[in-house]
Amino acid sequence: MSEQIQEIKGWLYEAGEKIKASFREELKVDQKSNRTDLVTNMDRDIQKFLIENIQSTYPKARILAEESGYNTLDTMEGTVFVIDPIDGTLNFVLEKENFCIMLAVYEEGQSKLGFIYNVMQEELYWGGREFGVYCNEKKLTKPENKLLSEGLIGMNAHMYLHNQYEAQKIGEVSMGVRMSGCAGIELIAILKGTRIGYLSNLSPWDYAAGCAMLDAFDFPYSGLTGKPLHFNGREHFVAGTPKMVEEVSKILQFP
Ligand code: 2AM
Ligand code: CA
Ligand code: CA
Ligand code: CA
Repeated sequence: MSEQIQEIKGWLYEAGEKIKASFREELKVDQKSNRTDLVTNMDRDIQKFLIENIQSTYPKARILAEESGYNTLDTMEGTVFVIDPIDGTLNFVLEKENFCIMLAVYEEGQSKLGFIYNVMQEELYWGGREFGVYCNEKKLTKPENKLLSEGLIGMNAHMYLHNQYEAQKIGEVSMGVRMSGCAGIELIAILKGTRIGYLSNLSPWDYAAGCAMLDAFDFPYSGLTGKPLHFNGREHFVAGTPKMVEEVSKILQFP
């Protein structure tokens, strides 16, 4: 298994180098569903690079990935690699920072490994329930189980602005609301203990790697009706400390 970790880390470092090198060339940007939903040549290239490596090393594994051709799977049976080639594409295009590469390995629907690589900060968060969670070589300690009123909460800007799922009330109870525009960065912040939770509207490639690492700390995550995540299309999402998620479930009256 540690061989698999080294192998995946190698792919991610190489992918990160490709992204850094791309800053010397012109980026090709296309719109997907609307003017803020973008895809670049680098999203496509990194996805292709990771899929080629996975397919040559794990020919039986199945792949769920954001960009064209791989974005649905009927079941999570067997070994599934979940890929978000660039998480925070808008940040990538406009800021050239605050984006991540994310990859997760699931076995029979159970998380095994998660990787979130903050390329510009050169921080690779990785781990899983059998391993704990690391930032590069340093093992993270499990964050304190803080209340909503004791920490900062990450939120999707649209949910907060339109007050979906009591987002403004939940924000009021917290110490403050933060919006990074990158699900990976929000989930890393929960793992580091710098934020108590995250509310958003996400697809499986946005949450799979983060959830695999949250499992190492037994930190909860779910849809916003309390149901388990379905790994099939976009859904509202909460993750955080056990106390924070319990408070959110009470505010939203889900079991
Ligand atoms: P992406 O950059 O990989 O698309 C921004 O709020 C965060 O939500 C990013 O992590 C972004 O991932 C994710 N997201 C999920 N669905 C999105 C959508 N339709 N439009 C913009 N961001 C989306
Ligand atoms: Ca996208
Ligand atoms: Ca994403
Ligand atoms: Ca993406």
